[in-house]
Amino acid sequence: MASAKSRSPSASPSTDKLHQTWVSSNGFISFGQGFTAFSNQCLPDTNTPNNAIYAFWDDLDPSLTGGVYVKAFGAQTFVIEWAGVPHSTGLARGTAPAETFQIVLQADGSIKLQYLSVGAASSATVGTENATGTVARQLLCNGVGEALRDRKVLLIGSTTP
Ligand SMILES: [Ca+2]
Repeated sequence: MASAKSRSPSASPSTDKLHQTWVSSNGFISFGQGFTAFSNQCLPDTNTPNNAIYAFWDDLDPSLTGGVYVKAFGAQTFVIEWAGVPHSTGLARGTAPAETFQIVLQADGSIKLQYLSVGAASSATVGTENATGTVARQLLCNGVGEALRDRKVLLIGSTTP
């Protein structure tokens, strides 16, 4: 729902320069500009968000419970974590499926997506997308692609968008 920015030492999918990283409550981060889109799209899609890493793009709502955190470990590693963030399903507090996952950015441009606890991934988008939304690497969209499960780790190399 919300979007907030923080400084990170990370490389974006489209450039190796330092950027401001925006963190969306809806399971993704973007570079240079924040987005609040809660309705996930399959990739690539020129509509915004763009220039983004989608770990679990879906309508998530940390205002119900859980939280979204960022932490830098030295100059090499930047971690964004969604901890126990439930889906915004209209269900009573504490009853919606919740997700716990991280995006780990390394200074060499590599990206790790790791999932500690997967609640309901059937309507999520996972992947990366370039600044214009014309090039993407989609790992999952609406149930097609990588099957997310507890303790799954996805590695994305530094040369892919
Ligand atoms: Ca897009």
